[in-house]
Amino acid sequence: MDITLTQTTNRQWVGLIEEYLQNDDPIINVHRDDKRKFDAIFVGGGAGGRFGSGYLRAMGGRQLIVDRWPFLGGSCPHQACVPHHLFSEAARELDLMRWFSGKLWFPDATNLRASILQVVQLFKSGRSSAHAFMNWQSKEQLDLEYILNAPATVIDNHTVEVAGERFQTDNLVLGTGAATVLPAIPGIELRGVYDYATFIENLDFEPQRCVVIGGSKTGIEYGSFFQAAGCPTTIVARKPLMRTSSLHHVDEDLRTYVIDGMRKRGIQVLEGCEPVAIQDDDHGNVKAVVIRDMQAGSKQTLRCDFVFVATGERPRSEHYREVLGVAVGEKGEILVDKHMRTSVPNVYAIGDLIGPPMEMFKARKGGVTAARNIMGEEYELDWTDYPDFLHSTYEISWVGLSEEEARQRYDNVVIIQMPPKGVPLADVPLPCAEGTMLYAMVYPELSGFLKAVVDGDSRRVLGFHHVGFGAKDAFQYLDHLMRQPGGITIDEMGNMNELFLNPEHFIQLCRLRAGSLNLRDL
Ligand code: FAD
Ligand code: COM
Repeated sequence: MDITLTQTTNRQWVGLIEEYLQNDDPIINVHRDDKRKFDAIFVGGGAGGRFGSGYLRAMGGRQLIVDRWPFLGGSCPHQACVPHHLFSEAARELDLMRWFSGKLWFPDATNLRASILQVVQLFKSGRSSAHAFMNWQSKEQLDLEYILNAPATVIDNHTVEVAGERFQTDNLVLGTGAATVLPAIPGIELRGVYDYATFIENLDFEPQRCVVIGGSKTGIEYGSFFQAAGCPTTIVARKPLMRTSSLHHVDEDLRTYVIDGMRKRGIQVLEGCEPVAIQDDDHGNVKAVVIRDMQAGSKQTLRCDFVFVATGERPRSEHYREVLGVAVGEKGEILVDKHMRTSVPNVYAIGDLIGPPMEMFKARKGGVTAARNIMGEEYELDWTDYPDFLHSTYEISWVGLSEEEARQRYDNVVIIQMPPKGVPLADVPLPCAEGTMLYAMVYPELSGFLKAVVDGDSRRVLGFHHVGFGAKDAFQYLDHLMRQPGGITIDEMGNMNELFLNPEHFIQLCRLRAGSLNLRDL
């Protein structure tokens, strides 16, 4: 179908996307009357491809996006970030109901069971409206050209074939993302084993007992949701949770608060263990996972009907290695410089395809970086440091150095912490604000945790760490402030205007110490 000359509304897009998810016909939006060559073809219209295209177009260039799905936006709105946030919100609500069971206006939740299948179906029934908006905005507002519902085949560094037609371009931007590599263990093919994508697409029963394999962000987030829904969950991880190589700057006190909190809610966390087999119930369904303690060597059988694999994703780079000969790293990630240039002239790569961190900011800014360089600007992206977050039943955010990292690098580290060091969590209903007020009144130990790490000599804040709700957005701006020349000092923090009760409390706590010439812990 060629939609180039039609104006399709958001509502019409919803119908079209649902129809085209069931067929292989391409959706074409190409300005045939424009005789200019493409400055870039973006292979993959996920976060990276869409933002790169938007920027290139805004700079006056001509682009084309090709995506195998009938919508733009990629895995984020289809199977990844958006459902993750829905599940995490459900987890938070359910957790609250459990703690407050029979108290105040809360009904008795002793036998509370939320249907995981129903929440997945809820997401699937709603996701097309987000997809529709991406298509609509990209065409009607950003003036982007695209071909959807058609896989791209790269012929060479200037040619892409799609839906039987070849398109020429000055540059290629590869952004086809990453996919789970399932661990090679017996039974991995059984019914009842899912990763984040197949969980959305294929779940067709109500899980009763879950084993999560892998301690990634996704493992913690989805495991917390399953447990909160009433499906007893075990997380099996080789490394301690939140100590995986893909997470940096995790503060040990924050980690302890989060993982202890997960255990308190009934999740069984088995660290230092690996799965060795998934057992069959003789009908092709999962019956149990056999795990091995990596130190002791002992084995344990965990009964379950549902296995969620959260061991992380690998870049989808095979096609480009074969056809273009792009250089890749150990895990298949396409190697790029700070301009997002690969080893092959005129070929750029972005997003999850270039490896970790597999986060939206890097995908989108990578696309923009490629676009700017293609359009003649010298522009570099440094993605080595960034604010980060994940969910348990809490929202957990951090930026900058952990306390341990700071102590390795600075002589005079000062800690501002709530509850303060050495004070039992249950004695202090702080921090508290949005989302934790009820906890503060009834279960003070559940109302969250925060820490600011300060260099006592320069007075610069080196790190911020927070567990609670409602503070995540602040970390985007704290990151920016910390990157200013000279960073941000405790004095400047104390001079800000808080919107009290503020979930992160950082401003007022800094202010309480800012008068001291010699800073001390708080
Ligand atoms: P993708 O969005 O995966 O896009 C790749 C596109 O390429 C897809 O649209 C695909 O259809 C297309 N494609 C593939 N092959 C072809 C082909 N041959 N021809 C044409 N098109 C093709 N990040 C965050 O910042 N915040 C979060 O909360 C968050 N939550 C997450 C939760 C989960 C469960 C997971 C797995 C990831 C999460 N992420 C999150 C990471 C985030 O989703 C990714 O970093 C981001 O989507 C990567 O964007 P991308 O453009 O590189 O790839
Ligand atoms: C967001 C998708 S869910 S995109 O980054 O706006 O394309």
